[in-house]
Amino acid sequence: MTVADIVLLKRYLLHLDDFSKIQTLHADLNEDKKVNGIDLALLRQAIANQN
Ligand SMILES: [Ca+2]
Repeated sequence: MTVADIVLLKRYLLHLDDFSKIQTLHADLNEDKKVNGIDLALLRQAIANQN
C-alpha cells in the first residue's frame, strides 16, 4: 500500500475513476462489501503505520 492507493481510492469515491471487481475487493479494507470513507480512513491509517 502506498500514497498512490489513497489517491486512487479518493478518485473512486469522487466518481472520477472506476475500480475493477478485484480493486474494489482490495479497497474494502474493513470487508463490509462497501468502499467508502471508512475504507479511506483505514487505508490512511495503514499507510501511516508502515512508516
Ligand atoms: Ca468497507
